[in-house]
Amino acid sequence: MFISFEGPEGAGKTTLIGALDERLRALGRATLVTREPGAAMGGQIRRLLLEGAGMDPKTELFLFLADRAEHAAKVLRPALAEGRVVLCDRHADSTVVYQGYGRGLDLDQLRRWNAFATAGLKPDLTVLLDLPPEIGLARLQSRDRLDREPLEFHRAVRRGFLEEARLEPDRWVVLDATLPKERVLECAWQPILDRLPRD
Ligand code: T5A
Repeated sequence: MFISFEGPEGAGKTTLIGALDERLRALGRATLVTREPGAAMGGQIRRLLLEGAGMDPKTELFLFLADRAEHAAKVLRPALAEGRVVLCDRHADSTVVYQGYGRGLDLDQLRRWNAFATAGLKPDLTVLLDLPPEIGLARLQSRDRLDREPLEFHRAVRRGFLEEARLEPDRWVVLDATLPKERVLECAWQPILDRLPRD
């Protein structure tokens, strides 16, 4: 089962994934915790994207897609073939939202590029941690290149995620990420249990 976690900066994805991973392993499930960008190519593409200087939106897009293509082929597909529950911190929806709603690139073209990069792999479930960008950004200890975008960019990102969730309600679960961590965990757990394949 392939579960992705999406949301604006500082939404609590890493925190939630860690807690869900513990619960799943306690049930005896084999898991894989991974993320985009960065789980492929020794993290070199992640460094270019997040630590580098500004770049053309198309350069940024193709770096995210290159990272995703490698991740899907070398990490995600093998883990899914072994029957693992894959918990992925950001995936293709981040490209549609950040590079589409945020940077203004064409949404349909982004969806096609995503399908090309992943060879059609899509999450079974996507958990959206929704919160106002002001709250998420205030939680961060340090800011990378994308975190430093203007507030209007982050507001467009939040609207984008909510719109994408509205378009595909069977795949997305939207959670209020302003709730305390324990409450967010409880809200995420049931939809995952409901969809978990039987052993
Ligand atoms: N991007 C990514 C694109 O533009 N296109 C793409 O295709 C892809 C894949 C990645 C950046 O790249 C962009 C999106 C991003 O800008 P990243 O470093 O991976 O950057 O950053 P994020 O994924 O945004 O992760 P963050 O580290 O910013 O946030 P998380 O993981 O959502 O949050 P987390 O768990 O680290 O929590 C942050 C802080 O909040 C606290 C935690 O303890 C921590 O201190 N916290 C809470 N506090 C109060 N209440 C709660 N419920 C809390 N949950 C966590």
